[in-house]
Amino acid sequence: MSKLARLAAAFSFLVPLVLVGTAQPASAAYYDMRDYCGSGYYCAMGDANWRGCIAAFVGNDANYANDGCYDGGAIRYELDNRTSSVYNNGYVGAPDDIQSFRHPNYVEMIWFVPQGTWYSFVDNWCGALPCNDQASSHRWV
Ligand SMILES: [Ca+2]
Ligand SMILES: [Ca+2]
Repeated sequence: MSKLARLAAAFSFLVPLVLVGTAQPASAAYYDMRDYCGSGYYCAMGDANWRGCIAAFVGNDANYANDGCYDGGAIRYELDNRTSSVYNNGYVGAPDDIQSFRHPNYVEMIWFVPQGTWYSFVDNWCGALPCNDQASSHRWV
């Protein structure tokens, strides 16, 4: 896919996060979802290596229970307890780092993502307890 086409796809992909029901591109399940993580966003991906699906946030989220993770096409997965890789594409300037938590309401931090950083597999970035498929809230700090 050309650079221009990728940009167009990225733009058309972000819109359905807000406007449900609009036309959507074909499945992007095999794409590197970092390409769909726009400037200013913290993005959580469903599979390792930024694959599977993406949920993009400009702000804090205290509970992922009702959040969707989108494959770039028509498929919406539940975000809660699904995150396996992440990308902090937030703008420079505090708050621009991310704290991610095992439970809703910012309880039990499991990883920290500095601005401009990506993790291909979150289990490599948390403590002794596994954190893959555990995140349920996050906040900017
Ligand atoms: Ca996962
Ligand atoms: Ca959880």
